[in-house]
Amino acid sequence: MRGMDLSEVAARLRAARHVACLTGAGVSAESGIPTFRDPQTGLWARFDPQALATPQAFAAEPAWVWGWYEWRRSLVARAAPNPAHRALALLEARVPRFTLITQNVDDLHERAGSRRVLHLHGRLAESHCEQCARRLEPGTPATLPEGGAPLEPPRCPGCGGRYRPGVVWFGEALPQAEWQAAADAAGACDLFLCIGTSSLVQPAASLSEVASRAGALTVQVNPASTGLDARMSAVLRGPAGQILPQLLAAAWP
Ligand code: BV8
Ligand code: ZN
Repeated sequence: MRGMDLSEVAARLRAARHVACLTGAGVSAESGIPTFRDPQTGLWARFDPQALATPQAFAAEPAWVWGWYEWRRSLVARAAPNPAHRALALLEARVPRFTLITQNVDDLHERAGSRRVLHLHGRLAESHCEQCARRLEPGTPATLPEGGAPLEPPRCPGCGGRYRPGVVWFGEALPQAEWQAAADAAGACDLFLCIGTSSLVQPAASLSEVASRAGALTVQVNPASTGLDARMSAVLRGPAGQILPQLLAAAWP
């Protein structure tokens, strides 16, 4: 059923027994974190993802890649959760079962109070040794110019290997446990929220299709249109930081 409005979605949200939610960079946009594909401001508009977010890039230019992630860590450290993150943390407590799945590598969902977050693409704050997987204790990110600057990745004290960012690069497999839990939730939920994602990256983007095929109501929250709009039960057009608080207020007045 197309074109449900916010109040109809709110009624379905209130009655839902299991809500699953996939978030993308758009949820962190109002915290000042650049998205990936927004024209001009997106990270991929200014930096080439193939030159920065692949294992090959890190092997070829470790200092550039490490410096770029260190710059992004400093952005996240200076950012604060926005009303979208806070609304999702509230929603977790309002519905009988809630599964939050994110493509984001920042920790803003956690800092807003979300207790269980499935990170499909890893976490910016967690680096590990390429050789022995030893974890690097997160320190204070260096202050770097826009886009970062070459910074040698630290060396593992255990084996001398290089530390790498704890994110999933293009061509790398998603963490198995998180992916399985996300796919299970998409297939079991009765309402699937798809918030702030261009739905261009696989396999994350396939989750709303899994939910739809399993009979869930699928709802897109995005100021811009995406390729999945036509397949959604409802599209709420606008920034998540405005739409989500309105949706919760309408569902639980
Ligand atoms: C895999 C790294 C297989 C971390 C990211 C050819 C060659 C190789 C691979 C492929 C290929 N073709 C396809 C693939 C698969 C590839 C892929 O999907 N490529 C796409 C781009 C074509 N996928 C992979 O490689 C994945 N791995 O397939 O492995 C495999 C299997 C087994 C064994 C070995 C291998 C890995 C995918 C993860 C890649 N990592 N990032 C980092 O640096 O951050 S991708 C990057 O895109 C981020 O992780 C991000 O999470 C993800 C999705 O982006 P979005 O979150 O949607 O952000 P975007 O900017 O695109 O959109 C923002 C949206 O928000 C917009 O719609 C905008 O309108 C909206 N918005 C803006 N403001 C607001 C808002 N919404 C709400 N409110 C607002 N205020
Ligand atoms: Zn090591």
